[in-house]
Amino acid sequence: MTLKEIAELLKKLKSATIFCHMRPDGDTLGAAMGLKSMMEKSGAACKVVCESMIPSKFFFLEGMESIGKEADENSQAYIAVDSSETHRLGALCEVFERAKKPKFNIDHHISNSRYGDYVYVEDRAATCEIMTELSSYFEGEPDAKTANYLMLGLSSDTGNFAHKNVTESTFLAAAKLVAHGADIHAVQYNMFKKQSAARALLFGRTMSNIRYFADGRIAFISVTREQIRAAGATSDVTEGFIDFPLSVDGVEVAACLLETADNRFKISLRSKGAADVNAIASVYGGGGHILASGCMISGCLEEVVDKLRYTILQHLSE
Ligand SMILES: [Mn+2]
Repeated sequence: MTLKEIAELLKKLKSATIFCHMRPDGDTLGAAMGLKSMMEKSGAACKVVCESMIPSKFFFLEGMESIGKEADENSQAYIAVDSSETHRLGALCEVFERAKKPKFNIDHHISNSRYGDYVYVEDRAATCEIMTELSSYFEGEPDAKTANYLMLGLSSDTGNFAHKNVTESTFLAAAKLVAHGADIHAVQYNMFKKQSAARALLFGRTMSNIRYFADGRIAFISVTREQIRAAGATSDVTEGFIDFPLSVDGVEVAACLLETADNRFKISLRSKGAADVNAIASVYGGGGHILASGCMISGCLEEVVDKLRYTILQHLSE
């Protein structure tokens, strides 16, 4: 189906429930809320749902707190966005699958299983990039609120327009959203820069203790529960810490060792390409991608450091 055909069907709907994937990111939330505002302008009553709690960092955009946990069974159609498989809907998967009503599946993951009755999957940087194009088939221009929702997804799935998935069409979509009032500064500040004082303190302390091995080709950071407590932080603030040691010139593999329980560490691994960190993580029963993976390792901190350093050295190409 073409995107125009999808748009024509969506415009005929009088009501819909739009599903986000579990553990939502900016793309699924932005695509769902953006589509909701487009469809409401054309007269449909829409509800956005997600099985998970919506992280408060998204609340800078109005309406995010209205996202519900239960689908409206009276909706004429169900629409899943940014979800490559129905099980990505988490607890809402069953409701979506069992419903006897038209189901839409709009997504940018090429791995999408093509579930549903009306499917639009295209390899784009973000589902919000597809949604921006979809908006041109709706009457009138997107308003600033819609433009901000779509910018949220475009910005967050591309690392603020810095990842390799960015193409000319990503910038064309962004240009269109800016022209319609998207506040790119507010979106990037809230998504990428804003942090609590506790996180800033923990970040500083952690990065002042980066450990290097193999002539600076391997970098480790570690965060213990005691360090988290002393900074007045929680373990979730360490998200993104791993990017810093990897950014150091000469570092090929970076690892973050996060203590989750006594003698137990959650390991995040990143590579610039000289090592397959998926292979490294799988030694410990974990996995992920070639350049980004994770696993759990037991032992005291120094034991874990030794084990992991040895495994990385075995996988690091000359
Ligand atoms: Mn996405």
